[in-house]
Order: sequence, then C-alpha cells, then structure tokens
Amino acid sequence: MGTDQLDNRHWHNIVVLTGAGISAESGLGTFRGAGGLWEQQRVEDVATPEAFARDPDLVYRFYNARREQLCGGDIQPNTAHYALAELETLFTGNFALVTQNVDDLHERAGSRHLFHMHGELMKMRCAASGNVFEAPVYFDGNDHCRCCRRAGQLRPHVVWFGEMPIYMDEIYALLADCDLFVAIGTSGNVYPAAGFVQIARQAGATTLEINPEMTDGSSLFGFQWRGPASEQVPRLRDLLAASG
Ligand code: BV8
Repeated sequence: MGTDQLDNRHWHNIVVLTGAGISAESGLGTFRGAGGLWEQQRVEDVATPEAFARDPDLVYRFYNARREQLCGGDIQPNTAHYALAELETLFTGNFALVTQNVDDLHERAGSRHLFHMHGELMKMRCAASGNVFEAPVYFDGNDHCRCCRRAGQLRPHVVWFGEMPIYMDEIYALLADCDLFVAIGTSGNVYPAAGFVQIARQAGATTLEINPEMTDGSSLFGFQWRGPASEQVPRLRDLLAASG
C-alpha cells in the first residue's frame, strides 16, 4: 500500500508505540531477534516476579549488565529517536509517545511526552514503599533503599511478565482519541501493547506499522512501511511536519 493517503490528511492526535527495534540500530539487542536478549536468557528466568523471588541475584545481574551496556558510552540515540523528538516539536497537534522499551534513548534524543509502559532500566523501586529512585549502574539485594533504610527491598523499576504495565489509563484514553497510530520496531508479541492497534482502529484511526519485517500484527495495520526505523521515521517526520 502506498503512503499517498497519509499525505492528504491533517492529523490532530498521533500516538506512536515503539519497541526494541527502534533501539536496535543504537546497538541494543532486541528480544526475539537472532541473538536477542531472551535467547541468552529464558524470559521466565529473568523477567517475572517468580524469577526474582527464586533467584534474585540472577535477575539483579541481568539488569545490571543491561544498565552497564546502556551507560557504557557506546550506546547513543539513533536517527529514528531524534526524528521522533523533532516530530514531537514540529507537530502542531497532540503527539504522544508510548514505549515498551526500558532504555532512556528517547529521553536522550529529546522526547518529552513519553510513557514508559514497561518501566525504566535506569530506575529502581522499593518493593515495600513503592518509591522510585534513579538507579546506579549496579545494585542488588545488599543495597539499602533510602526510604526504609533496609537491604533487600530494591528491585528494577521494570514491568515483568504477569505484572501490570504502567500508565494504562492514560494510554487507553490516548488511543480512544487518536486519528493516527504508528507502531515502530515491535514484533507485536507482548500484550497489552500488541492490542493497541485494534483499539486505535476501533477509534477510527489510520494505522501504520514501521518494521523491516512482517510481524504477527502486520495484517491489522492499514499501512506498512517496510524498512529500518532510521530510514522510515525521518520519512514520517517529514510527512507529518509538512501536514502539521
Ligand atoms: C499484563 C520489561 C495484565 C522487561 C517487558 C493477553 C492480554 C494481556 C496479557 C497477556 C495476554 N497474553 C499473554 C499475556 C501475558 C504477557 C504477554 O504478553 N506474554 C507474551 C509473551 C505472550 N503480558 C504481560 O505479562 C504484561 N502484563 O498482561 O498484565 C494486564 C493485561 C491487560 C491490561 C493491563 C494489565 C506485561 C508485559 C511486560 C513484560 N516486560 N519488558 C525488560 O525489558 O527486561 S516486555 C519486553 O518485550 C520489552 O518491553 C519489549 O519491548 C517487549 C516487546 O518486544 P518488542 O519491543 O516487540 O521487541 P522484539 O524483540 O519482540 O521485536 C523487535 C522488533 O523490531 C521486530 O519486529 C524486528 O523486526 C524489529 N526491528 C529490528 N530491527 C529494526 C526493527 N524495527 C525497526 N528498525 C530496525 N532497525
């Protein structure tokens, strides 16, 4: 399908959903691609509350290693992150960015109206109080939280499988009002994020998938731009900035 029909509309409420694919070109592994994060670790071993209860040190090590990589200096926002931040500034309507990613590359590229529905790698949470703090690169069960001043309370501020994603009320409200929904770099495997396109369609929105590959959800999108985010997101920025 062409993109011409995207041209001749004035959009008012855009919701963008990003997944691990938008950070792939920054050097961060995706979850399900060849050599993906989950291939090195079984999901149930590291990203569930049960895994944390069973072997907290394994889970601390998994997230400490990802923070070390993210903060190591080699990982920078890529063209797609910057193009989304520019689009947010240039677009005269309402623009909301929902990300499944826990990295901070969208923020570092300048995005502001951002919902980290699966939490944030650079934050930690006290399991007793629920207080959220900026995380150091490394922390584990020996570290004391500032609120309870006890060890063993701190966990990654990340949404594990079986846990409720964050900002769901805000996200559902945005989807109900959107007239353009764009999914970038997500395989459409993880719910409830994978179901957002259906909610947007029910709201009458135009839907666009940006991904180099077909995904489980591709057939649900009215438009599909096949290619890497670094090429397709600047194209989207130029198109939408012009239509303002
Ligand atoms: C929940 C944080 C209840 C951890 C993550 C039906 C309904 C509701 C729930 C379920 C359901 N069925 C099953 C469930 C349970 C479960 C689930 O979905 N399981 C799956 C495996 C079947 N969901 C949950 O448990 C969720 N909680 O349901 O609570 C509820 C229900 C409804 C409403 C409210 C509450 C919680 C899920 C959160 C889990 N935590 N992350 C961490 O990061 O360590 S999920 C994890 O997967 C990441 O967040 C990641 O972002 C996410 C999704 O993966 P993708 O981002 O899509 O990454 P992936 O590697 O899969 O794909 C990358 C894509 O990029 C590919 O398509 C590739 O082609 C593309 N790509 C590659 N290069 C590029 C590119 N694209 C563009 N440019 C490139 N250069």
